[in-house]
Amino acid sequence: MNDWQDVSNVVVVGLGITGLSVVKYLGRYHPNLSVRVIDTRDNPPGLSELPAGVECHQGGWRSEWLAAADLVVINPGIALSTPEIQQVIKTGTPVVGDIELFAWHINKPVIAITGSNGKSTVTDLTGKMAAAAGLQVAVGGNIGIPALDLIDESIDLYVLELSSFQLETTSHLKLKAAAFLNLSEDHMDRYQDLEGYRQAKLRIFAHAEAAIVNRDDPCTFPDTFSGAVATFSISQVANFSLQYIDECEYLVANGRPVIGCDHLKLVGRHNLANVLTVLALLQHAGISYEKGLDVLKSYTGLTHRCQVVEDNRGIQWVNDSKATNVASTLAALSGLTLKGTLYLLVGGVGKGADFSPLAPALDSLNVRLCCFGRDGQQFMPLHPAAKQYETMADVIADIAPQLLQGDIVMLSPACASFDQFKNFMARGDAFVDLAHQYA
Ligand code: UMA
Ligand code: ADP
Repeated sequence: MNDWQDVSNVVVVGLGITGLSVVKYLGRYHPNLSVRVIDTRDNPPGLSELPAGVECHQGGWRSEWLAAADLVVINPGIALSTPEIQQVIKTGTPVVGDIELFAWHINKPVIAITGSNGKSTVTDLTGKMAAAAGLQVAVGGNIGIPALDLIDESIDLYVLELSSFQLETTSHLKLKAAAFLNLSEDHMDRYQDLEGYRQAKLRIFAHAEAAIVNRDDPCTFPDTFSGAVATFSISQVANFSLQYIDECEYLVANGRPVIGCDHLKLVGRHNLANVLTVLALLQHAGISYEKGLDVLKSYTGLTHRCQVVEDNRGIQWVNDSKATNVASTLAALSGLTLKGTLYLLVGGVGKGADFSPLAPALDSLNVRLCCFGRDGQQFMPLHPAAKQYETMADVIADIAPQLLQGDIVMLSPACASFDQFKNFMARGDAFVDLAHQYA
């Protein structure tokens, strides 16, 4: 559905930055509609910025508003399986997300990225390299700025990070190129199983001209697809891959060396996979990556992802607060060069995950596991040198006097942050403050 003619009453469920962007978009482009907001939270984020005249019901549901709606737009944080939303779907009223409204509106090229890990890095770098090619680029989606807030006549290319939550409620998004980076257990409190999570992510390919998939992770391949498929891999032959030429490792695109890996500032093998994806996306969207190679060379990544934030007396403090699932913590561990002891801070909101895959990686390291937060105790059986704390500050106060040259203190918590922090950025900032204080 992309015909607004049949719509007069819209209910936006869930405020936050997404709900606010939807309300503002509707006010700007569809000013004749009646728009009301429901948020089950008391005093939801964004309430004070709601335009005058838009009614908001907070602290619970409002069934008569939902019954009167002819379009419901839901925040990605609300599952379609929520009984009140199921009730709406049963009556035949369309339930969509903000990305679907974006899809109905946009007629400019769009690139989109999904996957369990690396989305933000790939999205950000794709945007920066496309801008270096001379395009006016808007970057957003799950990475921070809601897609509808990006809409502007001057934009040549939109680059969107899309979560499985956003894809669940998106059906008509046309993409020049779409990437599915990898699949690992995450959000198991929202999906019945890994396959349910995968199917949500595969929706990214529904109207894509090119699918960029991970040769090292077969789960990323679409079950059926009629467009072009390009593979990337850091360990096997693929369209975008790594190759040794004269004993130097190169990023290679369709057999052609692009740049030597030693020219990159990004650390970790997983980031090579991310860069290969960026090259594939740009090429399949018809954008020259050659002009972006200087940007690529100087790119050091986003904050809160495996960043050394203090290096004093030979002790490194690494902020990897964005590691909110097991696979991202494993990626951080595999990229480490450790000379002393690793003090690994884990815990927070576990999202129903199985943390046992971390055990073999921890066994191979000289590690002290520092478990904190709501689900911290779930990490305790993973290693004999595990200790439980209430907060991150408690951990640091305890370990700081014991730190020696060669040690690494790393926050890579494999959990979401919402039990003790506003978001992963606030958690990372708190870690950085502690690092500055104790380093
Ligand atoms: N909520 C309620 N009742 C409501 C509405 C929301 O209880 O009526 C709760 C839900 O549990 C929900 C939480 O509030 O999970 C967060 O909602 P929010 O208002 O903070 O959401 P927004 O501010 O609109 O942020 C959303 C994305 N949040 C989620 O998907 C949970 C942001 O992704 C995204 O950047 C933003 O839209 C712009 O697109 C964050 C995220 O954690 C970073 N994403 C997950 C991830 O990356 O793993 C998917
Ligand atoms: P996302 O947006 O999908 O969460 P980010 O780029 O923000 O991805 O990175 C999140 C976490 O995952 C960081 O801890 C980062 O070090 C790790 N990571 C980044 N890329 C990958 C990858 N390709 N595979 C595994 N882990 C990754």
